[in-house]
Amino acid sequence: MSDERPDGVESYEHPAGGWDALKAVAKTLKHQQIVAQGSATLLKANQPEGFDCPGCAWPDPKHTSSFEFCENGAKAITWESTARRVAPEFFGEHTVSELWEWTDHKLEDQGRLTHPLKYDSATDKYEAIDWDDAFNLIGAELNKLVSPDEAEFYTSGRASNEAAFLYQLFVRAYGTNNFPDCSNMCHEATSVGLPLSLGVGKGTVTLEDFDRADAIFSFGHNPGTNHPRMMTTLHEASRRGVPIVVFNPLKERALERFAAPQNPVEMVTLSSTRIASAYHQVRTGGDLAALKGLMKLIFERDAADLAAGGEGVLDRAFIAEHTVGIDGLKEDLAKASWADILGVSGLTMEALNSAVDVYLNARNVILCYGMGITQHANGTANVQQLANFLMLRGNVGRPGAGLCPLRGHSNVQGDRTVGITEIPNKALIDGMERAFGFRPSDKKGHNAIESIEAIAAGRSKALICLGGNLAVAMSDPDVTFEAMRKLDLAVHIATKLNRSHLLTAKTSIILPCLGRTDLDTQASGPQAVTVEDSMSMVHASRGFLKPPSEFLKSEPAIIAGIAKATLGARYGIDWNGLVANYDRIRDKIEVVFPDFHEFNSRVRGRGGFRLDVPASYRVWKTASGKANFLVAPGLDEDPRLKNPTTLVLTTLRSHDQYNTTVYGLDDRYRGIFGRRDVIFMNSRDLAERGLRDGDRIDIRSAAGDGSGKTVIGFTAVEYNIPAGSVAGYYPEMNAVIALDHYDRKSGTPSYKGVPVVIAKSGIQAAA
Ligand SMILES: Nc1nc2c(c(=O)[nH]1)N[C@H]1C(S)=C(S)[C@@H](COP(=O)(O)OP(=O)(O)OC[C@H]3O[C@@H](n4cnc5c(=O)[nH]c(N)nc54)[C@H](O)[C@@H]3O)O[C@H]1N2
Ligand SMILES: Nc1nc2c(c(=O)[nH]1)N[C@H]1C(S)=C(S)[C@@H](COP(=O)(O)OP(=O)(O)OC[C@H]3O[C@@H](n4cnc5c(=O)[nH]c(N)nc54)[C@H](O)[C@@H]3O)O[C@H]1N2
Ligand SMILES: [Mo]
Repeated sequence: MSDERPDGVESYEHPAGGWDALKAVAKTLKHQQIVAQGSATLLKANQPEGFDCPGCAWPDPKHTSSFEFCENGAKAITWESTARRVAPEFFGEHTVSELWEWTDHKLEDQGRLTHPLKYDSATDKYEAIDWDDAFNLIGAELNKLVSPDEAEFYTSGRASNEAAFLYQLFVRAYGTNNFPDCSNMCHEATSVGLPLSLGVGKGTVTLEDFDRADAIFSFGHNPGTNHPRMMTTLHEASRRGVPIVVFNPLKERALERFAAPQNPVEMVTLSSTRIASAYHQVRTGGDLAALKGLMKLIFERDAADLAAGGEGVLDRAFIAEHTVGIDGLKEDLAKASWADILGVSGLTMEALNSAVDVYLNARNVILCYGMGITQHANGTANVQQLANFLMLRGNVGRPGAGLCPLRGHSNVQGDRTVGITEIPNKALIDGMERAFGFRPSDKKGHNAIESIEAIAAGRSKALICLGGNLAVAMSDPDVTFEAMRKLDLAVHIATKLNRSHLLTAKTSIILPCLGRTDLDTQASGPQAVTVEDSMSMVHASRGFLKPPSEFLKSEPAIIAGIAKATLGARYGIDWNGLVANYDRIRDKIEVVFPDFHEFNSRVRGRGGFRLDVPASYRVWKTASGKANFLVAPGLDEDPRLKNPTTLVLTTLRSHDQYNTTVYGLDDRYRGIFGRRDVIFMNSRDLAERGLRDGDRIDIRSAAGDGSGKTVIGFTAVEYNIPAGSVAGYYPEMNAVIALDHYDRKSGTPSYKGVPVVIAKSGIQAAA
């Protein structure tokens, strides 16, 4: 690498966290013009009487009441509680066509939406509309459809349990199960894969388990950016001497070294703590091979130990009493050759052996994973192999051990729990009948990809979005954007303006809502909502800021407004009563889902309560009644990736974004400043293509229907990433991801395993 780096590219030598994190927060507060109010707001995040931080789903420590500093939580909160506003005058000044040319960052950066808006195609502008007119228009449009299955109801994972429950009630009373939601693009591989392995689609550990773990394995997640409060836990574990073994193609700084902003010694002495004890740069999409290698070694060690007169290294008692299928796994592993395992994973035998040493030396192992595992064409298989790996040593269902999927949005797990699912089971249907006296349809509805396919094909004509930015989050903007423009009705319940709102339908409506930090007052007084974190803890969240505009409604109130206008008195549901006091919504949640028994009283207790996770005490709600070792044939995510000219692209979040919300153009820990138009590449891959650090390149998709999709004029950045793997930012790179490139088991788009061809810009890349 030459000393002269491309513009905005430097090497970042500091540990993650530390003073740079504090500086970044100060800058954000200033930009959002809330210096005075901002710090008070931050202090109320994740406190017993405060609001749940919308930043991530990592749980709150029960035993501390001190403010946990979190740079990206602070960004999420200040982004929402900004003093900036987009009032109707703003829309009077800008046509939709003009706004379309703005960046995603600039659109959201205008501030909070203040009024309900309706698009006027004659002027190409959004104009203010009365709430009741908006509701009546939506109701009339929905009632015009030939079948309720012609409408799609998207949910993004910030919605509270109360909002999500009311939404699914409305949609089921209306008559469809078309529930595309953000978890379809996120942890669906977990929700589909783990129930077959362990009988539950959620993580099995609690925060306390981390205090008792003897080793932590981390696959494909970047907590320094996406779950910063997890760094407190990893920092503590490392200082206790717990080995942390990381599998990630990129050397993420926070997984290498972290200076805890709450640790005065580290802050004053500019010292830091190492996080990973070993860092294995697996190739993108190489996790299945790596996991099979690890398990194959464990079986080899077991055989050797038995031959030497030992007891073996497997937990035989656990396997005999609690599992089925180990022989099938063993056979499958025997078929995998070492040459293939090492070739596909990109790891050495030594690396795999050292990871197995750590695993076998530890009594209790926790395994954490994120999108690097799930967002692949074989995401479900990946997740199931992680479960296999733990089960070999009984590392599930006892203290200090288990699986820890890092969830995305702060309530994405809760939304699923309270009924946002396109595949309702009998318990849900029975529960709804018990609570509301009608029996909803059990017909399978659409997930996120299916909803876009249905809209593109003209089979679905209406889309209602409870938050999010579906069009930008979804793969394949060529197909997705065009599909959205064909809709008869598009409704967005949102806090801020985004690109999805600009894909106007015949009737387009934006309904501005309160956010997590805002005070929510209904007929009975101020309300709290509830959320479920990624460790199944349910707790209350109370906003306290004066709402950004007097015209805003809460999400439950908006859903009730749409429901009344659409359904009238159907099934005698008391929409007004439910919204007047959210306790009544919770009473109904409890009737539908008995696991929420005494919901209102339990959630008022300090810290809330934990939902039942039977696998965490070794009760297996699977068809076999046991935990299942499941086999995933082969090693390769996708045979197309074998083509020697293709590179495997993974798409990442920068440190300065929240999904499609781009706070700023820096990605500090990766040394990128002021730009996002970069592709991280290995020096060998550059050389093989006659490219150098800083060259302008075009990226062309090489997958199925996606062939030919291109992103042009990006800059190649020489980076420490395995040869054959390249990385770029989400959502920019969604343009090269074909809609039909997804995990066939879970429907999760393969955002992290995209075959691409890269060549110097302007030169047509050869396939
Ligand atoms: N500040 C902030 N917080 C967030 C979000 C945000 O955008 N910003 N998003 C929220 C949401 S919805 C989610 S789902 C989570 C996402 O949290 P993460 O799962 O951490 O999300 P990604 O940025 O997609 O990072 C994936 C990590 O996987 C690695 N990786 C990529 N491909 C592979 C692979 O093939 N194998 C392996 N082993 N690793 C791979 C990448 O290098 C990266 O470190 O965070 C949530 N929290
Ligand atoms: N290439 C690629 N694509 C990806 C991913 C990837 O890693 N790579 N990750 C995928 C993942 S994991 C996810 S979860 C999806 C994210 O998909 P979404 O959940 O659809 O997207 P977000 O960017 O989180 O949504 C941001 C918008 O939510 C609205 N909003 C914010 N707060 C609130 C609120 O309190 N209420 C309401 N009603 N609206 C609110 C704002 O208007 C904001 O513009 O993207 C997926 N897409
Ligand atoms: Mo997510």
